[in-house]
Amino acid sequence: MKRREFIQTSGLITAGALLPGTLLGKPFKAANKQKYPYVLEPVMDGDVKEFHLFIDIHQQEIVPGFRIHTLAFNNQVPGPEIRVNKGDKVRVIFKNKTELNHTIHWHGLHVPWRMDGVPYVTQMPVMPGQEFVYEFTAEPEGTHFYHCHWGTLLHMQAGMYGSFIIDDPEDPIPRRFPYKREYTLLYSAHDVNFLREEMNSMLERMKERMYMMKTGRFNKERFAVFDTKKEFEDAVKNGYQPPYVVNRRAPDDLPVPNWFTVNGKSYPSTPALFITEDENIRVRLINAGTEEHYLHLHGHDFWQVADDGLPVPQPWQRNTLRLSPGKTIDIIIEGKNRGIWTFHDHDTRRVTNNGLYPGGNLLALVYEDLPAEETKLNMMAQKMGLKSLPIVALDE
Ligand SMILES: [Cu+2]
Repeated sequence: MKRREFIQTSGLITAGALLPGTLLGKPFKAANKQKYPYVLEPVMDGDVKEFHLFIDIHQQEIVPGFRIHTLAFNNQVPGPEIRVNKGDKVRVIFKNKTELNHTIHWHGLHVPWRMDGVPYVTQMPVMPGQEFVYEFTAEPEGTHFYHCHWGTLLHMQAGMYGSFIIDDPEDPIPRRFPYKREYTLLYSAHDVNFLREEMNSMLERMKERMYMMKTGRFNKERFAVFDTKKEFEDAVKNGYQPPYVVNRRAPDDLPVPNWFTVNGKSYPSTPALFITEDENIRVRLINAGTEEHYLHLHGHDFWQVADDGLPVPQPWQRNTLRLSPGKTIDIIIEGKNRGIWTFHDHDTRRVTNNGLYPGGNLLALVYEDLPAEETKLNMMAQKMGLKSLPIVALDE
């Protein structure tokens, strides 16, 4: 985001009340575009589409006034969108700029097993400063994503995920529901205290590991790395205690998320879905987090058209869907009921920021052709000094 746009956006949000007139204004729309992952441009190498991804530590502002440290692909959460056609040859050159290990797993893609990104199963982790080249053919079609598969519980909620869309000329969805605009929404959930503690202790540990490797004193037991299952079992017989037995580093309890994001932002910074009357929009929903989300749209029944990337044989209508961790679902929203509507998790624990409602993954479906007179308020509100409906009100 350019500095000027940033100033405009943050000014609007911290004003406390975003008026529908503002919500429909040009600066808000321009800022809203920045809340969707940008599509990474490939470099052509013969018939191969080559992409460059790096991972580094990055500060993310989830809502105005609250920033966390993240692990971010190309300095953004979510990472950039990779978008190719079915059957394309793809090469991703992945550079690790952090002091931690990582890999990339291509969730939902049928890649050769050596490209699957599972450390110690299909490849060695990509260690600090290293590069790894992933090569595969893009299939099957639809909405997928990529994420780190090292220390997944930590690294994914720290920001290591991005959308991977495979277009198919045979896609039946635009034929049945012609659309011009589409949106990608990546959901995640974050225990920010866990994130902070784990990232700090991992950085310390990685420094130690690097030092011991450099000085030839790397200790397999200390770092829980064994060449064979037998070597591991023998170590246990000789008194070695695996990390899950001794509470060596990790906290006793599993993380309990207290922040819920869509495209790396919580309400009131969540992206809006723009629509006009009689328009269809396609929304690609990706759950890159650890929680189940029960997404409910007000005032409409949407069509569920794809499940895990694959078009469903018989699209059906509903107004609430369950988006489990790892799942992708595509929906078509038909512009049939002009207004401003919310689309949010109906597990209302997840429409909070640090326990306070409203927050989390609450977002708005906004009709661009909503007449200004429909946003006018009653006498009481006018006495309170409000000219029209407030869109942001952070009162409990
Ligand atoms: Cu990682």
